[in-house]
Amino acid sequence: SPAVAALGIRLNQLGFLPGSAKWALVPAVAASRFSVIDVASGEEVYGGDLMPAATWEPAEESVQRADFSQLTRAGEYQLRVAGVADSRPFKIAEDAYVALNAASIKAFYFNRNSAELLAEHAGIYARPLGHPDTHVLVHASAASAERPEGTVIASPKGWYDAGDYNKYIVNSGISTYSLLAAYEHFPEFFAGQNLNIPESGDAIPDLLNEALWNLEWMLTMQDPHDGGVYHKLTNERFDGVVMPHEATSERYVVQKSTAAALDFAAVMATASRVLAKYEEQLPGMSARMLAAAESAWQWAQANPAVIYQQPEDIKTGEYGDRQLDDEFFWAASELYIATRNDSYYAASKAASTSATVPSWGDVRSLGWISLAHHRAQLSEVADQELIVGRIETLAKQLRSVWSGSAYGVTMQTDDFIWGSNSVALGQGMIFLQAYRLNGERDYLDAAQSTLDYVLGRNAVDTSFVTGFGQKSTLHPHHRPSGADGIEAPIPGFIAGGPQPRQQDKDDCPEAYPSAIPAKSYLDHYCSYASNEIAINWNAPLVYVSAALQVLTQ
Ligand code: G3I
Ligand code: 9MR
Repeated sequence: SPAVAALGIRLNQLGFLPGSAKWALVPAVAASRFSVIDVASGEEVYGGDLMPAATWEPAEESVQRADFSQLTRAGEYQLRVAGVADSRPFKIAEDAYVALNAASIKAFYFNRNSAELLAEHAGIYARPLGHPDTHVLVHASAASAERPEGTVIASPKGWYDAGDYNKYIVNSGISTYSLLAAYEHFPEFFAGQNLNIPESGDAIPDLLNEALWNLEWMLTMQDPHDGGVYHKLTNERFDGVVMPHEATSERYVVQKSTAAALDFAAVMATASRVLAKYEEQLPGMSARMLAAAESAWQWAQANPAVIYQQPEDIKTGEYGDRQLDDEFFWAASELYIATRNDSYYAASKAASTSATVPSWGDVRSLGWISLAHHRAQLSEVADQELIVGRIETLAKQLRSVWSGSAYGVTMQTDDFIWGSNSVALGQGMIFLQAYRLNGERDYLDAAQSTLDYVLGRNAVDTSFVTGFGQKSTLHPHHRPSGADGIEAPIPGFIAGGPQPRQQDKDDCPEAYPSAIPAKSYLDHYCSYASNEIAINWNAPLVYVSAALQVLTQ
């Protein structure tokens, strides 16, 4: 078909570390060899046989892959195959993912609620303060004796969840955790990072400074009278395409939910241990977070099945989750690690909990990730073999998908859901845990493939990270990027990615180019179902880009 013929050579548009596995996709043309050309000299510096053509089902495309992993010399190159245009130029560099990682974190700064972004930090994306959130009303669905409907509370800071201006505890949970885990696993890498955010230069690493912006908001979402946590802070309906300061409708905290309480408990327990060493800079913060975590946990014990029910008058995102075993497991695991209280391990029901690719609605593996990282320090009740085994079992399954895939990726047709790029990077996080546990090189290479996939080795020849790659996402569903009058989108955000359901079809003036799962992507502002950004999609990009930069030898 013409769509397939139009696709040329595709690879990670940003390039590779010298030690990275390096693959490119080549259309199924007659040629059987490839060469790598040094851009400066025009000379061939590497050559090899293409792998036999095979079909990748999610794209319904036949490709033959080029493997040039053995080329390790820093430089700028292009891939050449007879019968196809040369690839885009790409680099091999020692710092290949340093700027990407910094931008993926700075994106959170660009999404700060209650903040004026100054030109000295935000450059051309400077903007006035939006959403002070010092006058937030308790919605009828959240009313209690101590806080009746209409009670005014202050709930400032936090990040806008996505392309919209609301704040939701559930996806804040996995997002904030993933940043904290990145720091906990690779502290030296982040210690030296300067993001040029307002807090830069203080004694706290910028990644933690950024996480604190959201943690401080999350703390305000807990009702001090009972430990329960509001599900979200929102206006009644989604705003138009306006800047934050122009979106001034009334804000509400809406209904407490069990998912919110448990995600909050897990994140606060994690933060209490990560921030403990900054007692001097943040006096009392670690203890306060641990107490907040425990009271949210207790609320969830007393209210174990409060599912979020969207009230009639509220039309914004739901993050409705009816399956809460994974939230209980995650919260109990983090509380166990933070308190060393064995009763939390028992409450986690570890033996009957599996591992899955993490997402906002399924957080169980966040617990496994933390348990595995801390395994050497756990008390005797924790089953070390079980912990390592859960991660390895899942990683092994994913690895077999990866090694059997024509594209050399782990994504399968069913993975093309709303936010599919975060599925790819969630798989990457699992591979990286397996690699950290057992050092088997395949796991690092499989993780590399997940980053390659979102940076261009995919079926739409696109780097999904704004500002990174020669052909990258230009029109994300992100209100500030849509409303600021600046052509280039705010950099460092990853788009949700292809998925075939196209729930935004009726809101889009143009059709998607394809309905094939891996090709169902529309780079248009209208496309909230394939081209929105979200903090819980950026967070695994932060983790994976840092981990590959640190671990690849
Ligand atoms: O669970 C089913 C699964 O069994 C099935 O195979 C799959 C097929 O598509 O659907 C799954 O449910 C999907 C669910 O996400 C979980 O992945 C729904 O179809 C899908 O509509 C739903 O999308 C969510 C979307 O909101 C609409 O509710 C996204 O996960 C979620 O990331 C997104 O979040 C929005 C907020 O509501 C509002 N703010 C922006 C944010 C990002 O777009
Ligand atoms: O902008 C909204 C986006 O953040 C959500 O993810 C999406 C799905 O809930 O909804 C978007 O808002 C759209 C609304 O649902 C329907 N009318 C058009 C809105 C986008 O401009």
